[in-house]
Amino acid sequence: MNESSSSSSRAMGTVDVDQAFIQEPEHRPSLSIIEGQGIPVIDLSPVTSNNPSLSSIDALVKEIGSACKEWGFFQVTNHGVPLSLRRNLLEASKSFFAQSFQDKKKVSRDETSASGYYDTEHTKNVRDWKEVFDFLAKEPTLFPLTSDEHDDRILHWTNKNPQHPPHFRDILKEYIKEMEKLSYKLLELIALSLGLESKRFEEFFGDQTSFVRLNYYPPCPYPHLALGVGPHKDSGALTILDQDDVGGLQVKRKTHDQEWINVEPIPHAYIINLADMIQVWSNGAYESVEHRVIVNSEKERFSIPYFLFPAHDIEVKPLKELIHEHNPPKYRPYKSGKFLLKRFEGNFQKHREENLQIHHFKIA
Ligand SMILES: O=C(O)CCC(=O)C(=O)O
Repeated sequence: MNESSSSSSRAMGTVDVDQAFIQEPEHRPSLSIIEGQGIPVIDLSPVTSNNPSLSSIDALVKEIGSACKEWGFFQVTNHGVPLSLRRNLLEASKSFFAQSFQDKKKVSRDETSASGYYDTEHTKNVRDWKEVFDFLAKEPTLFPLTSDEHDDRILHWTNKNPQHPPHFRDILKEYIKEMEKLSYKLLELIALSLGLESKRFEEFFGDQTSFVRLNYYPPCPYPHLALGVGPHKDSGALTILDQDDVGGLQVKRKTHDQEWINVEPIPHAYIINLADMIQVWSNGAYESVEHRVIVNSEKERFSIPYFLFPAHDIEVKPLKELIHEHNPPKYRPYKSGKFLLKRFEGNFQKHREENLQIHHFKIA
C-alpha cells in the first residue's frame, strides 16, 4: 500500500491496524485451505479451432450449461488469446505498479472518468488491500452523469494514459480486442445453452461500458483480518479473469455447503465468472457467484479481470423467450449505467447502508 495514501502501511506493519481494512468477523478468511476440486475446466477448442465438428460444439454447449448452472464459475483452456500478449500485459502491469506513489497518482481516477489509478476501493464498505488501474474498452465510453433515474445527462469518459511503461496503451488496446472476441464466443455458448439464438446477447454490447482492471495486491501483514477484495458478485454480464500463479481467489461453492474454496491457478487458463446480468437475463436459471480474494503475508499478487458490461442505456430484464406462465419474471427492469454508477459510488466510500445489488430488483 502507498505510504502517503493512508496510514495503513506504516500502521499495519507496526502496532495499529487501519480499521478501514478490517473485515467483520464473519468475513475474515479462514487460513486453512479448501482446495477447489470440481471447479469445471472447459476446453474451448471446438470454437477456437478451424474445423470444429457440430457434435463437439453441442458437447461444449452442454458442458458450459452445466458449469453455469452448478457453479457460475469455471476455467477455460484453448481460448485463443495469445500467451505473449498476456505476458506483455502482466509485465506492463508490474512495471506500472512498481512506480512511486507520486508517479501513479499522475493518472489517478477522478470524477471525469472511471479510468485510472486508485488504492481506495471498498467492497461492501470495507477497504480492499489492493491497488488498481482501470482502462475502458471503448473511447469515449458513454456513461450517465448521475445515478438519478430522471437525469438524462451523459458523460464521455476517456482513458488515463500513463507515460510509463512504454506502449502501455497499445498493449491494453490489443488485449481488449482479444477479450471482446473471447467474450462474444462465451456469450454465444451461454445463449445456446439456454436454448436461445446464438447471437441473442450481442445487441446489448454495441456501445459497451466494459473495462480491464489491473489489480495489484501487496503483501499484507494481517491476512487473517483483511481481504484483497471483499466478498462480492460482479455486476456486469461476465468477467474474464487472468490470475498469476500466487493464488488467493476464492469462490463460494453453490452446492451443498456454501464453503469458500480456492480457485487454483491453472497455467494459461482463464477464469470465467458469470455476473449479475446473466442472472437477470436468464431469469435466475444461472446465478452470479460470490467471490473474494485473500491476501498473502509474503507474496505480492497480480490479476487482470476484464469486466464485460453492456451499453449504459440498456434496460436489463429477464429475456422474453425464457418467460412463460410457469416462469414469470423474477426481476424488475433496471438501467445498466445507473445501476453501475450506484455501485461505483458505494465502492469508494464507507457507507452505512448495503450498496446496490440485484436482489433489490427481485420481484417478491
Ligand atoms: O483478483 C482476483 O482474482 C479477483 C478480482 C476481483 O474479483 C475483482 O477485481 O472484482
